[in-house]
Amino acid sequence: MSNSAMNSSPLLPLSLTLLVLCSCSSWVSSNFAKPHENFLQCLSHYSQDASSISNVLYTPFNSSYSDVLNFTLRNLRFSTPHTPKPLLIITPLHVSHIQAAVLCSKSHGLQIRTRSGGHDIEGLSYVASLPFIIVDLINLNSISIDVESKTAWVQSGATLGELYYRIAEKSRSLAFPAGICPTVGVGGHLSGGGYGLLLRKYGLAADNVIDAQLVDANGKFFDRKLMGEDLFWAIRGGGGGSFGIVVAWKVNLVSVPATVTLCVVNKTVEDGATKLIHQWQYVAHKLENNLFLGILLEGGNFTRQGSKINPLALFFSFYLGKADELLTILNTTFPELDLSKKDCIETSWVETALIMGTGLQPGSKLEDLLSKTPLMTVSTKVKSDYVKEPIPMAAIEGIRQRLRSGDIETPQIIFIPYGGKMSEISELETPFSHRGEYSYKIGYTTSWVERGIDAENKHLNWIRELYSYMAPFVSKSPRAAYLNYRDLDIGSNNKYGRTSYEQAGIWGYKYFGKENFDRLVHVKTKVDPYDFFRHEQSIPTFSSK
Ligand SMILES: Cc1cc2nc3c(=O)[nH]c(=O)nc-3n(C[C@H](O)[C@H](O)[C@H](O)COP(=O)(O)OP(=O)(O)OC[C@H]3O[C@@H](n4cnc5c(N)ncnc54)[C@H](O)[C@@H]3O)c2cc1C
Ligand SMILES: *[C@@H]1O[C@H](CO)[C@@H](O)[C@H](O)[C@H]1NC(C)=O
Ligand SMILES: *[C@@H]1O[C@H](CO)[C@@H](O)[C@H](O)[C@H]1NC(C)=O
Ligand SMILES: *[C@@H]1O[C@H](CO)[C@@H](O)[C@H](O)[C@H]1NC(C)=O
Ligand SMILES: *[C@@H]1O[C@H](CO)[C@@H](O)[C@H](O)[C@H]1NC(C)=O
Ligand SMILES: CC(=O)N[C@H]1CO[C@H](CO)[C@@H](O)[C@@H]1O
Repeated sequence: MSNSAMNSSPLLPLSLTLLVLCSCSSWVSSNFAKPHENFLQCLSHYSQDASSISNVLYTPFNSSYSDVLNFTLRNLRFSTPHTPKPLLIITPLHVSHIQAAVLCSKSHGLQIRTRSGGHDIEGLSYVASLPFIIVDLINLNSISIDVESKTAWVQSGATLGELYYRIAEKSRSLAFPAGICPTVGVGGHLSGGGYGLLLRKYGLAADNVIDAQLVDANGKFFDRKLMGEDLFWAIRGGGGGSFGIVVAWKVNLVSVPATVTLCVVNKTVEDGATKLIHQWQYVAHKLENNLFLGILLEGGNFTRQGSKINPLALFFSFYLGKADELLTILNTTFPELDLSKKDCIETSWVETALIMGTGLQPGSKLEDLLSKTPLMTVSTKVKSDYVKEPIPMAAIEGIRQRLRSGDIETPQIIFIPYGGKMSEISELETPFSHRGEYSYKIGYTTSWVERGIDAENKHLNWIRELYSYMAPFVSKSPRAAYLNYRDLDIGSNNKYGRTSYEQAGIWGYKYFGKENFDRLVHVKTKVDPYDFFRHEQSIPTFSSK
């Protein structure tokens, strides 16, 4: 398809829309204590090269501290004058720096927060209520692609965009099935599952991990063979920050055709959007694996080209093949959608990553995938649900009414179809248990630029009310949730990161199911019995209190 088609394409609204999902932030202020000299000496002592470690240590007294702290801080809610700040940020250059950080934090009674891409929705990679340091993996971002064996080693500090770019540099017929937003970090994303447009064909990012390197709570360095299959199982979906610091991942790359198709069609209520959404529920999870058809609903105060959108449903489709084939399939399976060729572009897989992630701005180029710079500064709250049985028309109408709430900025609801490969993988294969029993996932997001507690409360109240409204229509006992859409409302450890097994089960079952949660607790008890790696939703040990 031609460039002119791209320029006038209906994809532009989609790009702009998804940018909101990819927006980031920067603002912090400081008031701290000085980290003990002994601690800094300890770091030099355990580091292989005492001279180089001082170049990657940032205390509040270093002028670049704020910039380093802010650089991958992605939720303004956790960047206020009252937000606790780290005593130290270390940006390791090699494994010994990580080992030193673990050993010295342990001996000095400090907590560690590990940060890769900084997109944790609840800020758990850069905020803690006890004295803490940040191990920021931003410098550990090397990627090596092996086209022959269709595998790659990627360090945790790389972003998804960097990974996609490096794959495309070597081959246009290989890809990796991970998330849509290119600034998301590999470290947190693979730790919690990780989905994108390829999930119906190839499953989650975590499903495609075949080896990993990790530093544990004793500062020991392991690969898959040395860590054993229990721990290797736990780190592929059991969530970051519980078992150690994953330095790098070996992943399988997947095959994609040279030409893929991306289509977007927007529908308003007048176009019969409510009925189409209802029908979609019977169709999307049964489509062939090569085809992904999702929905993005938007409303609130969102305006586009000066006119208010109230609310709008964007049906976006990704197909591993040519547009004509896609249209033929949807023409028989979902003719009511009335998708036509003008709604579609044929392009390469990596271009779709660029379009979905960074927008099809004039002059946008593949190198934009390498950018870590946020385009927007926002506060965000996200929640998730999983659906087994289609929700009734009345519920879709209820969602529509809530999306109309005039003074809520950029509320968005995304429907992600399951089925395909997701149903072929056992619930016990990885800690991520949401597989064949669900036909789709719902993600609820609201992002706002207005600062202050009133704005925050208004947006939190909105999303919480919507979540409680949805309760009768979605999965129950447990009400399943997606770990990477981290939500502390569904339960958390206490502020010391401690909890009982029973308490943690409340949210643990939602993320992992009971059987997987129990296994995670078992692994945790074995590999980190003193619960060194802990946070508000870390996996507890059997004896944690
Ligand atoms: C704008 C935006 C878009 C998103 N889009 C998608 C999407 O398309 N698909 C999807 O599945 N999810 C998506 N997410 C969710 C995203 O996958 C998670 O937030 C993910 O955990 C982020 O990883 P990170 O490395 O950027 O985050 P971080 O904040 O760095 O880390 C997240 C968690 O993992 C821990 N952690 C980080 N690195 C390591 C490590 N190396 N070893 C051990 N623990 C570690 C952290 O301590 C923290 O608890 C999106 C989130 C945002 C904010
Ligand atoms: C974070 O960066 C912003 C500017 O981008 C700055 O105003 C703020 O002071 C920084 N944070 C800290 C801790 O100084
Ligand atoms: C931060 O300051 C300390 C003490 O002055 C210094 O040793 C260290 O090198 C500084 N860090 C960086 C990254 O410049
Ligand atoms: C869809 O099906 C209708 C009726 O069978 C046919 O007229 C139309 O040409 C088809 N469109 C596409 C794009 O295949
Ligand atoms: C919503 O939009 C109206 C104008 O359409 C504006 O006056 C109001 O300030 C906006 N509210 C928010 C929260 O942005
Ligand atoms: C708000 C918006 O993006 N509306 C667009 C929906 O799609 C039609 C064409 O399919 C455009 O004309 C609208 O501008």
